[in-house]
Amino acid sequence: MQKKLLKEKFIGALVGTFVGDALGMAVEGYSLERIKADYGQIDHMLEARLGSGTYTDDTEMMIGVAESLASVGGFDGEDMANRFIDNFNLDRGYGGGTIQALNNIKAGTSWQEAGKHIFGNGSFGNGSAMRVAPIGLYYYDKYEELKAKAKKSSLITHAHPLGKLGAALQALVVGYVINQDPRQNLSQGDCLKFLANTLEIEDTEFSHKLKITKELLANKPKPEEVARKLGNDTRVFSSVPTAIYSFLANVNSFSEAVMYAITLGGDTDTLGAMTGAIAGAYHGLNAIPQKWLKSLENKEKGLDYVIELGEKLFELK
Ligand code: RVK
Ligand code: MG
Ligand code: MG
Repeated sequence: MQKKLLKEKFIGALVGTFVGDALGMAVEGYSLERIKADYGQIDHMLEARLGSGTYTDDTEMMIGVAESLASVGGFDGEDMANRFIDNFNLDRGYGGGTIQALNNIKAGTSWQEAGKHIFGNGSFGNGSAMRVAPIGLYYYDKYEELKAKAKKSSLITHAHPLGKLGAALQALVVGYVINQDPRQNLSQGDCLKFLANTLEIEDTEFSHKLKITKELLANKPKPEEVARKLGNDTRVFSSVPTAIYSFLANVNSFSEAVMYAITLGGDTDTLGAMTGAIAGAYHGLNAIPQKWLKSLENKEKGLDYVIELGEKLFELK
């Protein structure tokens, strides 16, 4: 692949996370029916908690993952955990399990232990998958390492086996589409087969959901059916497959994919962020509408900073 295109794709994955998160933020927690009734399709940045075009914990933590990879030159759990703590701003809206894990680290628990006992045997919230795109980029040319590092990055806050598997699945799909040329037709079937064959998901919620994804893609169902069968909540197995579906069902357009994911309702910022990461990694920065980019926050650690992080990760490769 041409270097120029690959660079666009690296930046696209990070900015895609940001755009999807920002677009979904204002309607986080709304039902599909309410979004449909109040907005129809969400095609512009609505006024949100922290202002229009602002981001939530999804992007704040993705920035931490990217900063750590870029400064260390690869995965380092302690460094990454410290970035999460340094960047942490409660107003961005964090999940309870993640707050607890980061507090444990601040109190002296190691990053390997901090998330082990949250919700009993670790969290399977989508918090470690929503932030993981930079790992998909950094290890896009080594899938075994990609999976291992994604799981380790999850361990910091999401130690449950399903939490780790969900982060690995999201990183893997990002890595896979980085390797695909957007000018050639992506095969939905090949993508799903690759994911099922490359990740140890047999007999888990994920293998079940990827089977449903394949069936839904063949049937072109209403969004209601997609949300009901794949899920739209904060559990990782009820959101990563939904993001993969949103991307594959709208594979020719970054904006269609992200808008589709958000109109499913529920955890809209995160469905937007994860779908934006995948679609951005596939299409590249140029496919993201200018009107969306222009309305993103751009003060400290805003749009320009996220673009720079994408450039840095690309140059390191
Ligand atoms: C505020 C039972 C479990 C579980 C387990 C469920 C931000 C819980 C982002 C929990 C994302 C939820 C979101 C989220 C990310 C997890 N047994 N239930 N073992 N593990 N859950 O708290 O960072 O929005 O219902 O770890 O993953 O935008 O409340 O947080 O939408 O998953 O938060 O898991 O959340 P947490 P997180
Ligand atoms: Mg969020
Ligand atoms: Mg969310």
